[in-house]
Order: sequence, then structure tokens, then C-alpha cells
Amino acid sequence: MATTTSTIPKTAQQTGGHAVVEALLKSGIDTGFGIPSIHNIGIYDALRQEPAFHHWIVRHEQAAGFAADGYYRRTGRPAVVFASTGPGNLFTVVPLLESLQTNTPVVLIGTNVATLVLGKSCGALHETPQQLEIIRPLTRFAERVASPDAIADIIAQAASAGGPAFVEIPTDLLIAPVNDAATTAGKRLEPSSGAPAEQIVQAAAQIAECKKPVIIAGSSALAGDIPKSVQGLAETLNAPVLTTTSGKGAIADDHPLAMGCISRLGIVQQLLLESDLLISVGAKFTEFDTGRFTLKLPQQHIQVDHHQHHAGSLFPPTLKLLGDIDSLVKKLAAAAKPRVSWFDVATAREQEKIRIKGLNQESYTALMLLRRAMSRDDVLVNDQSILNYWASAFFPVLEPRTFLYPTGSGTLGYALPAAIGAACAEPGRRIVCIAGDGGFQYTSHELATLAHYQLPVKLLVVNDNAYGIIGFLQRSMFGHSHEVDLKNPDFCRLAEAYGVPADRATDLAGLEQKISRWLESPGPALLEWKTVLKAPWEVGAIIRPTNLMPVKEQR
Ligand SMILES: Cc1ncc(C[n+]2csc(CCOP(=O)(O)OP(=O)(O)O)c2C)c(N)n1
Ligand SMILES: [Mg+2]
Repeated sequence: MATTTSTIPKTAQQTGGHAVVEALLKSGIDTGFGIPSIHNIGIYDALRQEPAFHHWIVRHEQAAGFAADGYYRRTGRPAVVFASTGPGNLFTVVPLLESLQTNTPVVLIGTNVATLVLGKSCGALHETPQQLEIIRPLTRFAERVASPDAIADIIAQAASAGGPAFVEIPTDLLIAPVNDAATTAGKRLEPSSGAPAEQIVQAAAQIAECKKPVIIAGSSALAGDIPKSVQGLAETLNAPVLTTTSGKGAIADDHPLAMGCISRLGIVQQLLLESDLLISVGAKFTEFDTGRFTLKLPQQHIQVDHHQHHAGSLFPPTLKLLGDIDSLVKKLAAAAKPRVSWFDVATAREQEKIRIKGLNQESYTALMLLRRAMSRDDVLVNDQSILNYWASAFFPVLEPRTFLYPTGSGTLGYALPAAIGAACAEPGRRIVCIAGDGGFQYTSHELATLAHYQLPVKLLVVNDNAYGIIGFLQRSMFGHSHEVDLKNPDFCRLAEAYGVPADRATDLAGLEQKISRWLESPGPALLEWKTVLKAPWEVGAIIRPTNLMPVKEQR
């Protein structure tokens, strides 16, 4: 990871706050999102003096967490969240959950009360019982700093934790002097060791013996050169490539071997039933993607992943290769002999397209309009709404790291702040963001951040004045809906009050007419689409699984 050198003059007295910023830069982290508070002002004073570090203020610590998550997913580089003792830290727990479940590295630098009153239950400001223990389960690494001299080492470990990490610093340590030598130590957590050579030989033999290989790429297949290596393996084997929802983009959807996302089941299930070997690469098989765990995998399943953490699932592999994903995939490709194709991807996809188009659903048409209006490398950030479920299943993604989706927690309110994180990663990059009226209101205050930095985030709010998907579920299970109707504000006036230009479409034709002006305007823009969409399960675009399958019945 590239590191940045601090520009703070070394003659000045170094404090714990300086040590934090310096250690972050040394660990390759130069971007953070947060809110200053009485307990972390020591850090903010160091940030003031450090132009190499890019800090973005948001309007809620939850948004800082989602922004850091979005920043990583867009760039592959971790960002930091600065939060304060108690409420500030606790507001980040849902983002930490999202990042944990998707192995997204983010570093929460949070404070605690001063050392003198730590653990005393004496009514100190923001005092929170067992703060470290509340947050620890949502991280891959959580540690309290006991002295300013320990800051550098602990931050270096946090930055290399391979998932969310929490560094808790009692507030007094941030303004206490630091021993200069100690801030340069910085040890990193060891990466997981590679798979033994015999396992690679075994995997290569299984691949050579199989007749109908399929590849599924997940979010860990988006990093670095892995997409190219996966494509190389697929081309050698002439194997169709599927992705998980968070792995969308690991292969360009217009590649001749790309078979799209597993969440749409149907054609995916047919392909997997025909196949005799699955190679999954950095993929997690979630309930959402697998039709409530009902998806049937081929008899043989070679799982390639980079860490034990990532491997646990209700879909156990028959052979597990843990280690550096890129080199493992390259080794498998080098050992494989070129073969002819066993599955007609183009025909299968064409037939599916005709079927889905024939359902005449506005959701699908709108997504195709959007795809045509967006460039290949524009980014789409999702919330949890009916249009997002369609996007998981059917939106074609053409580049790695251009499709963000809260698959880890399934939380509402992810899209706008994660889009902000993605937008901060690359000035000028257009980020499209889709949310429903319900989900949007979880974090709509972040319109202020959009306007503040004039970020080119184009927000589509699909307004059905309802928690629409829940209404569908209720009607389908109980025959009635209850407590799903919403009385909403005027979203256009709301956006305009924040300084974000807004427009409204009241039907699909209006959407089509307004889409290019909305996407091409400079800076942020909100487009409200008033409509009532049908869930993909309601119209048979995805066959709805009825029940959770017991684990035994998976194979
Ligand atoms: C934090 C959180 N609370 C509740 C839910 C359950 N939930 C999933 S989708 C949904 C409805 C969202 O409404 P909206 O954003 O308007 O999208 P729509 O379903 O109407 O398309 C709800 C309540 C959730 N996913 N996350
Ligand atoms: Mg809605």
C-alpha cells in the first residue's frame, strides 16, 4: 500500500493527535470522514496542520462510517472514521456491521473518556460502559491505546486488519506528548499464509477432470488484478462467470462469458445444476443472493479466498484454497488446458432478456435507460428498495468497483453516504445513487454534505409513499399490509433547501425525458420518480423461494 509522508515540521512538540495522523499516513490512509468533538479535538488540531490528509465533514457519524465503506469499495484503499466517545462511536455500529460482513476495511478512530476517569462510572461526559466490548464484535481488530507512544503500532495493526477495526484512544492521550521514536515503529498484522502446493495440484486435477466448470466471483475478486486473472481463467476454461451482488463488475457484463448475478436465480440455477464444478473466487453466499439459501451448487466446489474469515458459509466447499487470491487464480489458470465451451452463454442470456422484457416492468426499463445514459465507469450506489433488488439481479455492471450494495447488513440509509464516500475518492467521477423514499430518509441529512462539497452524486429517489417491498411481503403472506404507508415531505423542496438542485418525474416517460439533464448537470442533483414499482418476485422476474432450507438439504 502506498504511504504518504507527513509534512508536519518535526521540531514542534508531537502529541498523540499528531501520532494518529502520522500513523494513518504511514499506513497508506490519507482520507477520513468524521465530526469533531470535545474528545477528539486533539486529532482535529493535527489534521488542521496536515495538508496531506483529506478530511471530509459529514452530518452524522453513521454517514461517516458508510462513506468510509463506500470509499474503500470504490478504491480498494481504506479510509478512516473519526468519532467521539459514546454516541459518536455508537452511531457507527451499523456501518461497522456492513463493513464486517463484506470484509471492507475501515478504521474507526474513536475516543474514550480521560484515563483518570476511565471505567469509574462517575458521570463523565459521554461515558459509556464497556465501549470497547460493545464495538469489538463488529470488527476484526479492536484495541484501546494505553499510552501516546503506542498509537503508531496500534493504528498500523488496525489498518491491516482486513476488515473494520476500532482504535479507542482516551481523550487525554491525544493532547499528551509523544516520544518521537515510538511513532515510527508501526508493525502490521501478518497476512494469511498461502494454500499449500498439494492443494493447488489437487484443485488443478479436479479442474482437469471436470466437464462443465462455472466460476462465481464475489467482492474479494474486485481487488487489484484479480478481475483480469479471473477473466483469464474463465477464458482458458471457456467457463461461464457469475458474480454475487457485491462482486458485480468482477467481469464486465458484456464479456462473452459473463452470466450476470446469481441473485436472479432461474437461469442461474439451471446453469449450476448442469455444471459439475464450481470455482468460487472471493465470494460469500448470502441469503439474499441464494434465494434464502435454496440455491443448489454443483457437486464439486473449489473455493478460493484470502482469509479464513471470508470462507464460512452454508455452502461449504469440497476444496478450500486460502491465500493470495490473485496468485491462486493465476496458478489455477496456468495449470489449466484450454477447452471448448460447454454452455451457450449468448443464447441463454438473450432468451432471458426476451423473457424479462416481456414482463413489461417499469423497473427493468428504467434500469436499462439508466445503463444507456451512464458511461461504463460511472458508479451506481444502492440502498434497499424495490428498484435496487432489480438492479442486483439485472443491472449490467461493466467495470470493477462501480456497483456498491449493502449486502452485509441489508440496511436502509446506505446509499447516499456511501455514494459520498465514493465521490470523495475521485474528484469529478459521476456517482449515481438509487434509494426509495423510506431508505432515503434514514440519511437524507447528507444532502448537506453533497451541497457542501458540490459532489457529483446524482440521486434517484423512487417515491411510492411506502415501505413498498414490506407491503408486498405482507400482502403475499397475510393478505393485508399494515403500517407501510408514508406521508413524505416534498423531496424536491427538501433537496433545494439544502442547495441541491431537484426535479420530479411522475411517470416513466417523464423519467426518460429528464434523465440526461439530471445526469449531466454539474454537481449534485436529485431526481424524484413518483411511481409504484412491483418487486421482481411479484412478477416472476425472480422466482420467490418460500422458506429457509435446512442446511442438510443444500446438496
Ligand atoms: C435499518 C433497516 N430497517 C428496516 C429494514 C427493512 N426494510 C427493508 S426494505 C424496507 C422498505 C424500504 O422502503 P423504501 O426505501 O421506500 O423502498 P421501497 O420498498 O418502497 O421500494 C424496509 C423497511 C431494513 N432493511 N433496514
Ligand atoms: Mg418506498
